[in-house]
Formats: sequence, C-alpha cells, structure tokens
Amino acid sequence: MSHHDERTFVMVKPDGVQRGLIGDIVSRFEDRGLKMVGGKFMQIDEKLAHEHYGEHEDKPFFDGLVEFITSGPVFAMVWEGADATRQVRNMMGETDPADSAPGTIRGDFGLDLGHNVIHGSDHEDEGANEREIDLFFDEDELVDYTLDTAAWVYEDEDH
Ligand code: DAT
Ligand code: MG
Repeated sequence: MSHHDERTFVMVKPDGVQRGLIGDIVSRFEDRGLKMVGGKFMQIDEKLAHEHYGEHEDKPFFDGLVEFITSGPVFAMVWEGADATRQVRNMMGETDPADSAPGTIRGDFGLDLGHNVIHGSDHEDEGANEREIDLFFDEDELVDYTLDTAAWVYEDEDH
C-alpha cells in the first residue's frame, strides 16, 4: 500500500482561521479520503516565515506576504494519501482566488490574491512536500495509524 502514503503539507492561513474555515477545510480533505497524520495550531514567527517562503524573497510581494502569514494563528497539517500533493493542490484551486473555479477551496472561500485562505505544497516543485513537513513538524509529531475507512477509499486496500 506504499502508493497510498504520499504526504503533503497544508496550512489554513490567518485569514482562514479568523473566518472560521478550519473545520470546513479539514472536512473537505476528510471527505476526499485523505488521512490527517499531523496537525498543529500555531503562530508563525518571522524566521519560519522567511524559511517557508524563501523561494519568493526577491518578489515585490514578499514583505507583505511575511507580514500576513505571521499576523495571526495558522492551522498547519500533514495529510496522507494517494497522489496527495497534487490532489490537495487541485482541491485548493489557483493561487489567485479570482481565477479559481467554484468548488475549489480558494474558489469558494476567497476573492483576493493576498488573502487566499490556504497553503499546500507545490506538486511541481520536487520534494517541496517533504521539505515543508520537516520545517513545520518534528518526526514524533506525525502519527502512524490505520484509517479504517481506507479499504473503502482504495480498491486494493485490505479489509
Ligand atoms: P501558492 O500559494 O498557490 O503556492 P505561490 O507559491 O506562487 O502560490 O505564492 C505564495 C503566496 O504568495 C500566495 O499564496 C499568495 C502570495 N502571492 C503570490 N503571487 C503574488 C502576487 N503577484 N502578489 C501578491 N501576492 C502574491
Ligand atoms: Mg507555492
């Protein structure tokens, strides 16, 4: 069942927390059949923000992005499942909520590029999922367990 154990890093951003969207967003991933293996309610400090968004440090929006992501609590998570990184990105929609299809998280909950509710590891950036998981979680904060519904989500999973 190794092809069911891809892990990806996901985070409800400060706007999503303030707007009470943690539950809705968690529900979407649960409903999809993904398995939560880590979750942490926390506030990101300047140093972690710079590490997490390092790829954008030369962009004009970087300072505003750091200010926003450190402005209030976030809910950081690790979700596991088949093709998890790409599937989560598909469920998130486009970077700009204004370009995101209805039915996606950003398309349903956002209108503004600077307040786009959720972060998910980039599936086109090889290894970004593992790097971001390592940045936010210690190994002992991730839980290995069997989700009893997996046999109904995956055809080749044993009952
Ligand atoms: P994503 O969050 O979809 O992976 P990204 O990695 O390109 O998008 O950018 C990280 C965040 O930076 C994004 O969620 C919102 C912000 N951002 C991206 N492009 C921006 C822009 N042109 N102006 C303002 N903020 C931007
Ligand atoms: Mg990105």
